[in-house]
Amino acid sequence: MIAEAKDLQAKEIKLTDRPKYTKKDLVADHPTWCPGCGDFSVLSIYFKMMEKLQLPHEKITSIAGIGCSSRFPYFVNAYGVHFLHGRAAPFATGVSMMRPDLHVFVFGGDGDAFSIGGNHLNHASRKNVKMTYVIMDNFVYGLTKKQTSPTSPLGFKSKTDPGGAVDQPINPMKQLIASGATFIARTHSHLPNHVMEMMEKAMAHDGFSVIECLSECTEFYPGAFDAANPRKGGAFNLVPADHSVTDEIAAYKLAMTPFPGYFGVFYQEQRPTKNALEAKLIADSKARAENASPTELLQKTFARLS
Ligand SMILES: Cc1ncc(C[n+]2csc(CCOP(=O)(O)OP(=O)(O)O)c2C)c(N)n1
Ligand code: SF4
Ligand SMILES: [Mg+2]
Repeated sequence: MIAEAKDLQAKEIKLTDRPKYTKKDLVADHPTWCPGCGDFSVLSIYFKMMEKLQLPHEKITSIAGIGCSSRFPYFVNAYGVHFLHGRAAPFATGVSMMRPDLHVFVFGGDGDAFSIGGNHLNHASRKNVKMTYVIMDNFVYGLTKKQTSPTSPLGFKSKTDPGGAVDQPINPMKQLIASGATFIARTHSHLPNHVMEMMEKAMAHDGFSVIECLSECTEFYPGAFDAANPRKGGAFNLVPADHSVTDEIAAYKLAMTPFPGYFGVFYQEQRPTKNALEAKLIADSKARAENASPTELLQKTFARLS
């Protein structure tokens, strides 16, 4: 065994001996969200989940774009990146492909995910890159102080639509099913136990798992999700127990139920991940090249060219 590998093995052994961490150890900066913002709840559930699972502290990885919700990684005392607006998915793809030992989480808003980052979300979905993407959907651009987002309902008055939104909003669940995501769920930040259940299921899924989490913007769209909040007289309709999560048509039917719709896992399928497919490609080409080192491969190529 080479020295480096021995060293690594010794370190891994040490890691198993260390004391358990608590939520307190994961708290970084004080969240700068407005009082009552739904995003607080998602953050505290993430802490709770990590505390429960005891994922090695140095393996906790949260990646985000730009937006109020995308401030998420700042507030977690672990590895994370606050990247470019709409570009969280491609960044997370790179991390996921290069570091199979990590479970990559992406957090961001409806604008980040469906507007500027819409194409990236579609491609990460269809490629089935292993990660969990939590879209904190507040139906508005919060950080930039109230513009219409792709999920704002018709008639929503904002700085970009003072007379009320005229464009048909997207249906997040329909779009995610169509794009080929292999785990798709919907939840509401006011129901923490349900959020936790969805996040745990998403994390256990081997592939691209995505959750639309309704997360109220108390500043620019207060009351947006009251209709789905039992404490505000709304109805939190769970996905019916007899729903088959592998039935794509049934998932579309759930997605087409008028607001507030259903909550739970809409769709799940097992399909090889991009991570596994590329690992195989690399292993196969290494075998074809008789495990030659990169330098030897270059030398062979140059020899062929000369
Ligand atoms: C390339 C680029 N375009 C636009 C912006 C301005 N911008 C920052 S956040 C944002 C939208 C935020 O909305 P959302 O993603 O829904 O997050 P929220 O703040 O609602 O959580 C926009 C348009 C930017 N930072 N970068
Ligand atoms: S503006 Fe809205 S989304 Fe942003 S922190 Fe405040 S309540 Fe939350
Ligand atoms: Mg938003």
